[in-house]
Amino acid sequence: MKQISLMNDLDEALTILSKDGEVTYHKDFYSGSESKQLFEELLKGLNWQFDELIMFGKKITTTRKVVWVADSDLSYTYSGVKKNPQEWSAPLLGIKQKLESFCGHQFNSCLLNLYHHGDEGMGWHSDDEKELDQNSPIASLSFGGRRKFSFRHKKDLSKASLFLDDGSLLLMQPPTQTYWQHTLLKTKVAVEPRINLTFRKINHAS
Ligand SMILES: O=C(O)CCC(=O)C(=O)O
Ligand SMILES: [Mn+2]
Repeated sequence: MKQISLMNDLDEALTILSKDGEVTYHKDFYSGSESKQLFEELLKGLNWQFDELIMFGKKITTTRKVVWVADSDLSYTYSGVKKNPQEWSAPLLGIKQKLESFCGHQFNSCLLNLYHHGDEGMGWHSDDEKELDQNSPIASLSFGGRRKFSFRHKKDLSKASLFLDDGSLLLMQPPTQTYWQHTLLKTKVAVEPRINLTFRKINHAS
């Protein structure tokens, strides 16, 4: 049996992985009232679309909705589908600024996911596409329903899990994506809708 740890009962920033990467969890990055307001602004102010992926050679459409936002000169392909970016909205720019001063890193893109129910999640993957700057952290912000998130080591398959709370920040530092996959688990328990934002740094095409 692989060990699963549920580590986030404490309020302090927590270190999630024991090796081959660095992930910290910051539970109250945003207060409850800030999170509520940001959730509404992001839900109403962006052009949410169903995501398209290539799976087993076929194009499938997810029930989860997505928005990809980036500086205008960037393009990004994942799961076999090239994404066209939307422009930064005012709330998103505010979030980006707060995050950048906290992390000491600049981001130039953000993937947003909207999970309507617990039966929407995201399968095992790592964010290691060639377009992504491998030296940049990936910062994951969560607004809305609390959901379980797991890491799985690519070689020894060890796992680490935690719950991502409303208003929380999960900061994944290099080389986490090289050694670990992650997933957002589906749940049968009733949960509120959730918006997740992953801020990334994409390399400019040379
Ligand atoms: O919703 C989440 O917490 C995970 C999202 C994610 O892994 C991604 O967008 O790459
Ligand atoms: Mn991811």
